[in-house]
Amino acid sequence: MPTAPSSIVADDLDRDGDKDLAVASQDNSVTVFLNDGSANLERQAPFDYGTGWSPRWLTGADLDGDGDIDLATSNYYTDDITILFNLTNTYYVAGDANGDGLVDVGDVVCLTSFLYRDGSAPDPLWTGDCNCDQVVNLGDVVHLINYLFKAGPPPGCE
Ligand SMILES: [Ca+2]
Ligand SMILES: [Ca+2]
Ligand SMILES: [Ca+2]
Ligand SMILES: [Ca+2]
Repeated sequence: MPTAPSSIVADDLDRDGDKDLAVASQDNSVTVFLNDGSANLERQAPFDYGTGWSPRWLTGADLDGDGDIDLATSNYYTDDITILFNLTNTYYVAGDANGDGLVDVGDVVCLTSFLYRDGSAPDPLWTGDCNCDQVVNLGDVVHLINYLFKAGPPPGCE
């Protein structure tokens, strides 16, 4: 199990008919366990998903209206929420442009490299759309930097 689990959700996260589990932990992560149909729960690779500081509550709902269950945590110390969007059983965090599960300065580097140095695009591209205006540009880099260093609002549409 992850360290200091604080909240758990049981829902059919991969839409194969059985209940799966997602666990939020106070080490700032969400871990997804998928059910193989025989109540064997397998921790989903390749990583736990990063959240704000010390998530205390986790819930599952179809937040983007595409039919699958997305996850959201409320984070105690950062006073914000983290939304994990379900994309064919893999979760993506808005702002996680380099896809390592964390929103940090590596994503600023990834975005600036994509925009100005022919670096590879965020995959999926919308993870780079930090300010939710449907385009990926300098405004998203600014939004991300404000979030990381100036206590600005988190990336994503809220
Ligand atoms: Ca399932
Ligand atoms: Ca969804
Ligand atoms: Ca990242
Ligand atoms: Ca944008």
